[in-house]
Amino acid sequence: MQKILITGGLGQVGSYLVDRLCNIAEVTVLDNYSSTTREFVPEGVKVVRDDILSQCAREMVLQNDVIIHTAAQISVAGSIEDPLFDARNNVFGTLNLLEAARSSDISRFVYFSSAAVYGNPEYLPIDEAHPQNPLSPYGASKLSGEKYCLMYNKAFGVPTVCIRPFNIYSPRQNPSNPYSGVISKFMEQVKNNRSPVIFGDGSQTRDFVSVHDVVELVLLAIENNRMEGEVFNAGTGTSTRIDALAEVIIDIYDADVHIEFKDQRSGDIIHSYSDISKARSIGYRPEVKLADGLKAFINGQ
Ligand code: UD2
Repeated sequence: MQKILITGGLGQVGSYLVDRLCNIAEVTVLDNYSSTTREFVPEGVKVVRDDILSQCAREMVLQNDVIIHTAAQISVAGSIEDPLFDARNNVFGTLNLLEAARSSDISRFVYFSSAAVYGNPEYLPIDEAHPQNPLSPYGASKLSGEKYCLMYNKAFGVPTVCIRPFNIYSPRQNPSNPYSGVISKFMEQVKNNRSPVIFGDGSQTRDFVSVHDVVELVLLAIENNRMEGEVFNAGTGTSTRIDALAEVIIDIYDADVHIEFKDQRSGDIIHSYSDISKARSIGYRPEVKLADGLKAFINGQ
């Protein structure tokens, strides 16, 4: 059985990867419990509580065949407040794992980057070749992690793959968390018979991708050698207006609430959606339609 290390395995994406992989691989989680979405893991999964910057993390890389690196400082606002903390985690943490990978014989190192690396879109849909001009320390640190991954592939042959997720949603995002996404917030508001609050006029768009589709792309990344040394968008290739999203959620709950409009967030990107042709070319097929994904969300899936 393949041995897979999932850093950040108690987080939003990591925990779904654990669930998907634990029956087909020997899964170990490395997590410092800084933003856990759950406290338990499926039977048979080993959890090590430590930091990606530790010596222990390097040893764990050596003990596994595949590394899926989702652990990160994930708050854009947090990165603006403390860019050094952000860089320590996202740049040096990634580098620490890569250094161990360099002297190991792992078969894959999957790195979770972010669509934040693109900054303000210059054209739509956004493909992987789109200029990368991050607008936050978080975007810069994620891009830096990517560059290290690609460099370690070219210079040292570490089999890295980089994934750039667009707006991932799942019920394992805590709505009270300031950096949790709009879907978690609207769900929580409407469920409690409160108005969903839109910042701006609601015409802004995003590419909402179910965590389950992102997980399937990671599975491809583990198996497909053509993905080595490459970067892939993880989205759906479709865009949804924020006001339409609010309406769908109100409909699903059959709630008697109206949308509330507040001032646009400063620096908010107006339109964003991915070109997923590159991922499609290696077999990625996002299957979760937003309405179905939102219903599954309500059922906690
Ligand atoms: C996403 C990522 C962020 C970073 C960024 C890079 C998530 C949760 N965040 O931020 O980490 O990668 O992309 O571009 O994936 N909105 C409302 N009401 C609310 C909350 C949000 O109207 O209560 C609007 C918000 O102004 C924005 C849109 O909904 O126009 C999406 O907001 P978000 O916070 O879910 O995600 P985003 O794209 O700003």
